[in-house]
Amino acid sequence: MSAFALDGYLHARRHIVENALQESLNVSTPPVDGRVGQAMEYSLMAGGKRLRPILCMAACEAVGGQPDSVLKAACALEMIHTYSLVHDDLPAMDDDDFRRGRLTCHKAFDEATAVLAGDALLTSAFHLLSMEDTFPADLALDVIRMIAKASGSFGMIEGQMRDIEAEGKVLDLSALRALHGLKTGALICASVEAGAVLGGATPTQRAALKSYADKIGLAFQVADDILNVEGDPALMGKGVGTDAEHDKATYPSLMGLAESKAYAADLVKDALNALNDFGERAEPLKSLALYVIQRQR
Ligand code: GRG
Repeated sequence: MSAFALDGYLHARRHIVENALQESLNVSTPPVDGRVGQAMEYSLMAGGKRLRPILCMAACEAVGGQPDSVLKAACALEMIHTYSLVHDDLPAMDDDDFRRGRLTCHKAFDEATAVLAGDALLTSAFHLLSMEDTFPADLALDVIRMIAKASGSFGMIEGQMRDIEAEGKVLDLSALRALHGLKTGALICASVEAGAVLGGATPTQRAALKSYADKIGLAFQVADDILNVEGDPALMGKGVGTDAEHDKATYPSLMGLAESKAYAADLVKDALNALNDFGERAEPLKSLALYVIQRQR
């Protein structure tokens, strides 16, 4: 087992990401004294684990790149993730009152503002990625295509649609896996792949990191379902037990709690195997894989 000090690493990386996110708001949003700007900042700067940006930086590091050089891609990924949470919390979707330990965007502002703030976070992410001085044009195009695919109707949006359509229906494990692969796995995978591409990964390294990301993306969702059963609402900043209340198909509901935990551990083992050829530089990615299933929020 790695002696890598994950707590210090996460703390340091979150600090860098928070500063870069604040800066990215100044670059790519309307003035923050306007209502949409305020709502964007409210949700984007509300904390959160910053897992996607940190994975992006760690993947860059694993292939020998400079993690700071991918910060704008890391910020764009967090903006897209935050937009998805703002919209997911709306009354037309999950209708949640709390997110990241504070009122959801539509509760703190209003529904129309939350819709627009989400829209603006999504478009601002692509604005940031496509600015002339952000990345060399060929790499920027590759990354923009990959992130657009993962977050659009080939990825997160399709996953969300399947999730909504699944309400009141019985899903089997393979349908559940496919749904989550799209809804949460695709953006996690794009985060790792973007860091790898921008860090100069070879095709072999890119494929290995994609395989790592597929496994941790799935493990992330299994862990999320487990936390919804036995997590601490105070640590999570949102309610638990909601999946059972809504009779949702989840890994614990389909496999049982103990089996779900064993499945998540197996996925992480596979993710670690995908990193076999990377050596020391992949220590952060290895620890992050374990963090995905050991986290308490
Ligand atoms: C509305 C287009 C649209 C998409 C929504 C991702 C998603 C699709 C909805 C989120 C609903 C949800 C709670 C899914 C479970 C997994 C997940 C994405 C949890 C939140 O991500 P974390 O744990 O959150 O990384 P933080 O706040 O730490 O960033």
